[in-house]
Amino acid sequence: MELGNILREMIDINPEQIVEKAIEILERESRLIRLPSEGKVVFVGDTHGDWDASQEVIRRYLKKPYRVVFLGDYVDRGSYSKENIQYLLQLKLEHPEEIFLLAGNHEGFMVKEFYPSNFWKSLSLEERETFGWIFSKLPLAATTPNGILALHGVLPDLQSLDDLDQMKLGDENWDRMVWGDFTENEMDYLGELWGRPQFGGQYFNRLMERYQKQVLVRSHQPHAPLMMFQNRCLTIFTSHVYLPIRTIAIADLEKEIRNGEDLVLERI
Ligand SMILES: [Mn+2]
Repeated sequence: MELGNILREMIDINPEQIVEKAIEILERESRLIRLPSEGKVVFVGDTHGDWDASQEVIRRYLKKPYRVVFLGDYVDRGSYSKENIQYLLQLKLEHPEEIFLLAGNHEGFMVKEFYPSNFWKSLSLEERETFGWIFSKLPLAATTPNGILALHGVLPDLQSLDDLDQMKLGDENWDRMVWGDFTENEMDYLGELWGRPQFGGQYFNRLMERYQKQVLVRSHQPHAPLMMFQNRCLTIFTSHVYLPIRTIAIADLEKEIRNGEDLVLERI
């Protein structure tokens, strides 16, 4: 397996073992990452083949008191998709408790195909299956004891976030979490636009209330307003492929979080 071969140059074990090791570490995680109540967390938006963005984040924040949560979409669009995801998977193997890789829609190609998808089209059948298998194990959300929820697209409509572990990849809630868009209006569900389900403020407020969360940190929409819904919905993007600026958000887990303004935004 080529993924294994490239990773092997960085880690001294054989290719199958690397893929197995990645699967083993990811399978230990819940679909919902529960972050602790101490330290700080850095949220990183879509990197989309901007390998340099991932390296810059790691250079700055792979150290105490930080943990780093990537919000998905590591591949496609940019020129360094494979390098970017291999780099991040390698770091996950080396620092399983410090780095978390959530799934985006671009990691779900084997669940729901889309176009354009330059990364996926560049792979051999075997590589596609290997990446598809690894990506099927990625968590879908992260939460903090002080009221932050982080995911790629839009909130799922579940009784409780604990139900995430029973969620089936490809079902309606999965589709919302990785493909969903928010638009700034008072509506609930607004139908689909180019195959992407659209949601407004009513939907946001209803589910944030149910899950008892204060702030949603998400990515997925490079041109969405930075803050929506009384500043409680923060959308960040961290790839030069779409925007000249790359934004990350840092939360202090020991402080009260009421809205997006309680997080620190940084440009990298
Ligand atoms: Mn996306």
